[in-house]
Amino acid sequence: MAQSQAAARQAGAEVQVRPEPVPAKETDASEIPELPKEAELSAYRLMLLIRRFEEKAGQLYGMGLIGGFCHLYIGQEAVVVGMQMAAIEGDQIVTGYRDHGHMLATGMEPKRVMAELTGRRSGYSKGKGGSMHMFSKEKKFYGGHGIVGAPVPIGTGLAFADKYRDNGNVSVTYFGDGAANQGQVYESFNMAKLWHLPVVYVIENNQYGMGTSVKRASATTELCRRGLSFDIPGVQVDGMDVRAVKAAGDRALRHARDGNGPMILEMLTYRYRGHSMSDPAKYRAREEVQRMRSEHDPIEQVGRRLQEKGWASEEELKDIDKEIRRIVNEAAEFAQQDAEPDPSELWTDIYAGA
Ligand SMILES: Cc1ncc(C[n+]2csc(CCOP(=O)(O)OP(=O)(O)O)c2C)c(N)n1
Ligand SMILES: [Mg+2]
Repeated sequence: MAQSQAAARQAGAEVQVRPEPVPAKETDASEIPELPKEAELSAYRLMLLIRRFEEKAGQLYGMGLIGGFCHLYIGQEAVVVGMQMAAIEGDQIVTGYRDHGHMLATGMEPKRVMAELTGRRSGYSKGKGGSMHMFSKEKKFYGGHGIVGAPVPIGTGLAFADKYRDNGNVSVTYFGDGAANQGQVYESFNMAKLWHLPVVYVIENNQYGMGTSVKRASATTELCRRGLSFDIPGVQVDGMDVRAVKAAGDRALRHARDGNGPMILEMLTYRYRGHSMSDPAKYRAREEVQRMRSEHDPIEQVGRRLQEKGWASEEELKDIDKEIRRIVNEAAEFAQQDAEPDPSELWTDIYAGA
């Protein structure tokens, strides 16, 4: 990670990058606006739901109940929760394969997401999609994509549809630091700027791709600057602080909604687990993971603030956790009891060429 990024994370700062090629400038951490009590509490609940859901998914995977790939979002919860707090009804979401958190944040049902993971008929894709391939038109969640970089042209297309329909909505398009080096990303950036499409590109920079770090794989590591050639403004955000994410999300969504075209938010975040369930994670030190968990955990940050402000006692936070564990256990129970798809389903929802 570049020096200035490391410093920005430490300061909890947001770094504003304008289209002109100037070095990123750090702002004061005290500029991050506080959230009111209800917003802090709901952020806490939703991040905890994602965390407990993912822990359970990891367990079920270990028990052999989930087949195929499974990429956990643990550590990155503040990104999607903060963005979702900034979004309004009708804004669409599209992301890659690390997608369970995004689904839960849009309000998709935990038990139907879990049932899809276990390949059961009540899953969002009738048990035929699995972890990386779920959709909900109702919740404006457009996947779930296994191909690195694929969400970018899709999200840009969603924004084109919004512009065409003049409906005031924005497409929130997520992709990773690894994906940021893909060609399709820049073709999309060009079209988005050319046509002033209402899209916010959220780069979840968790510092690693599948088996290597951003530093080793990217010629430039300040990913918020990747739109410079297209005059797309970019901002670097402390993606471990849900308040900073929400504030940056508010500004970027307004920018896009007001007809100013695309914007890039680079979220500095971190995944605690391996890339997928089968990753020995030899590319990083255990101490690094430990340090991020103990010093920057997005959920603990909110929990601490809630207690310091007298908005929730330790007891009350434990009760929230109990309630969430109950929801997740019920989802896991459902996902094990539900029937598998009927064999006749083999021939439905598939593309049949001529
Ligand atoms: C086009 C394509 N190339 C390679 C892969 C294999 N692959 C899956 S995830 C991944 C790394 C992507 O890293 P990043 O974008 O940082 O996302 P993260 O896993 O960190 O969330 C790779 C290379 C793929 N799925 N698709
Ligand atoms: Mg990554």
